[in-house]
Amino acid sequence: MRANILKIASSLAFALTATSAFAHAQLEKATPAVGGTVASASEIRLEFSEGVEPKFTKVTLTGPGGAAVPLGSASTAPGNQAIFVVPVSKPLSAGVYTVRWAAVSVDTHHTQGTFEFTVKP
Ligand SMILES: [Cu+2]
Repeated sequence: MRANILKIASSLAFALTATSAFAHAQLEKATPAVGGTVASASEIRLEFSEGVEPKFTKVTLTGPGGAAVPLGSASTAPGNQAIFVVPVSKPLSAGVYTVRWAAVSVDTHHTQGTFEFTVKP
């Protein structure tokens, strides 16, 4: 009897864990694309699997040599809180850029990641 209760409890815990992992804001698409090459970029656009809190979601961009690139004020797209847009304040010179993002989804879970894109000469 006791063993059965434990078994039910552990499978319930597993189900809850699986559900919350599924609900995290994962990066589904980025513009510039992850690993992609572009002629220029006036904004970084991140599309997540669920809505994010713009106040607590951060993006940094570093350029060739590791210099920080100034970014404008970020926001979610009108009518779609899963799309996070950060304007790039100045034209990007050629080279490899690194985007670091840290998102807080509407369910308060934290996710983060890093990817690179290249601006061609
Ligand atoms: Cu979540």
